Amino acid sequence: MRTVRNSLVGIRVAAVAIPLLVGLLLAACAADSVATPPISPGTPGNPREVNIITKDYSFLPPEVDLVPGETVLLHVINGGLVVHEVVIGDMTVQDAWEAAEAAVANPPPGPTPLVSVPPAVAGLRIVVESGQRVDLLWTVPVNPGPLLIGCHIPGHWAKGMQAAIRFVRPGMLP
Ligand SMILES: [Cu+2]
Repeated sequence: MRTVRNSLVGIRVAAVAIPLLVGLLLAACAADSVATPPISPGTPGNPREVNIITKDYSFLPPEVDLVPGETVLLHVINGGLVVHEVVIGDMTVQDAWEAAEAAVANPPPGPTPLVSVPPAVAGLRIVVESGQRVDLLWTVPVNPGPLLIGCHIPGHWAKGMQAAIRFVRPGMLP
C-alpha cells in the first residue's frame, strides 16, 4: 500500500513539474528573442559594465565579449561557497599562476602564504571571497593576443574554472 501511495505522489509531482518546465523553456525562448542592445565600447569616462560570476567551479558567462581598447568596469561576483579568482591573461599568465598557487597549496597553520608571479607575467588577478563582489576598472589592450580567464585556487582550473574571451567589434551583439 505504501508503495502505491508513494508512486501516486511521484506521478503528481511529475505532473506539476512538466508544465513548470515547459513554462521555463518558453520563458527562456522569449528572453532570447528580445533584442539585446549591441555593444558600445566603454571609455575611461563611461566604462562599460561587465559581470563575471564565479561559481563552484565555473565562470558565468563561459565566454566574455570585449572590444579591444575599451574600458570596462568589471564586477566580479563570487556566487560560490569557496574563494575564487579571476585571472585574465594568456596561457603563459595562466600557467604562471597555476604553478605559483600549487606551490603553496595546503600550507601549515599560520598566516596565509603570499602568492606572486613576476610582474611581466602577472596579467590581471582579482580574488573574491564567497558572496563578495569586487569591482575593477580595466582598459582592454588595443592589440590583445588570445586571452583567457582562469581560477588557480589549487584544483579549480582542473575542475573547469576556465572561460574564454572573445574580442568583438563595436556594435556587435553581445
Ligand atoms: Cu575557483
